[in-house]
Amino acid sequence: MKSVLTIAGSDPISGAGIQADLKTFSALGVYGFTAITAITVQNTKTISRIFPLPSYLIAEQIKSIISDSKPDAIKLGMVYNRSTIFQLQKILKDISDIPIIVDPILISSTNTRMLMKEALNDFVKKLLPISTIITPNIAEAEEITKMRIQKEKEQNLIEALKMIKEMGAKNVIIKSGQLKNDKVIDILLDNENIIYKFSNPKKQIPENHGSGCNFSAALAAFTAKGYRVHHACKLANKFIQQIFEKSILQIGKGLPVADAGFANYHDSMKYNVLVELSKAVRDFENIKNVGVLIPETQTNFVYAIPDAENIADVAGVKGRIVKIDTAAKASSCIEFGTSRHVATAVLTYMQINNSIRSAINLRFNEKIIDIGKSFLKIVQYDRTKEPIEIKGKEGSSIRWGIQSCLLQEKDARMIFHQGDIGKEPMIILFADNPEKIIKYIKKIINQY
Ligand code: PXL
Repeated sequence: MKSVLTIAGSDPISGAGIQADLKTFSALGVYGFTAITAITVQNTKTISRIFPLPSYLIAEQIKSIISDSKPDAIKLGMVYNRSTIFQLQKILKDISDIPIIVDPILISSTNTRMLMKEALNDFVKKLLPISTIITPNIAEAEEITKMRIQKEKEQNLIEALKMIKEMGAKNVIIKSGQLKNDKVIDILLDNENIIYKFSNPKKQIPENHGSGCNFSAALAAFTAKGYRVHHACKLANKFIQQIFEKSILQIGKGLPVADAGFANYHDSMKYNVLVELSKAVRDFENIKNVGVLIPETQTNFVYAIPDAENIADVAGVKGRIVKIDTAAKASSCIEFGTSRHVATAVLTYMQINNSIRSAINLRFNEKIIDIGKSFLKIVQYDRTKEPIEIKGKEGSSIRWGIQSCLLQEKDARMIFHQGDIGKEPMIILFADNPEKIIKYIKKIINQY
């Protein structure tokens, strides 16, 4: 496994700094080492204290790690003061075969200085020459170059890139420029003096806490994996786009946090859900005579990720499972967000008991109910008794029905109704996972 050493500050709200770096590393499958430069006291609104660690202690952490293991890349975040800068330069200049990604943390997203003003000169003089890639945003590039940068002017951005490169950084990427076509771009000047632009479909990057750290951590991770600089930048840009799409979290009362760990968890859970549900659907198709369980409106078989919040978090069979004589066949592939009714049923159940994540709808038939009763808790609801104010809203009857059944019997596993005008009677079978659903189905078919 490739590894990255991050030398950075601690952020107790875990949106930036060491904590964000570790989440990004683990999301991208690299091992993370840490050397802490400062303890910050902060939340999503303010930073109330910065306590820089003595530089000898920072040096000892780094030496201890590199005497034992060799990271494939090093990421440098918050350094805060001059003595830390001197120490870091002394140690890092001797390990020139490891790429160093420098994130110039000058001012926090909540507007506190993270590098003392008097240390800026030394930061530039000592750390830029040993950096493989430096990743300023516009404000940081302005402070480093002392020039005013108009983010929509490409020539202006290129001028700044060149100036920073002349200060010693081998590759420079400035984040979040905004060119004529209105898209946000990251712009790279690499060590061969080639310019690359990486666009972001967003017109505006949402204000947040952590995306800068996540970007440089992702860049370090992809560099550790051996990607060339422009390719690593492209992948890091894409990674941040995914975070913007999936996990900008309002964790506190201030700025939302750009959280890398969340994306990772959801994606891996989605993979597990697809694998387990696909297998169960195949098993279902292979059960002899299973067609007798398929209603006129056909069947869906669903499985939700843990903590599912909406239909997009629930996988089902696209186009449903259809009856063909006595058999049943999935008409298309397994997809997230494809089922509405059965997915709504399972989401409703999960609000009361989140360990029940899978469900299937079956044809209503007294015989099936009788068999079910022999080994499952069964409850029914009467759709004709549904309050007028609920009726008619998409999915609301199912929600109301499932909720009222679970109030009667919290461990109900088979819930059914006997229809209403224009509504086919239906059974829904629930279980922790699709494998268990298959066990129930086999039991029903064996006794049918
Ligand atoms: O986002 C920059 C940053 C980096 N490192 C630490 C931070 C912050 C911002 O708050 O706290 C430790």
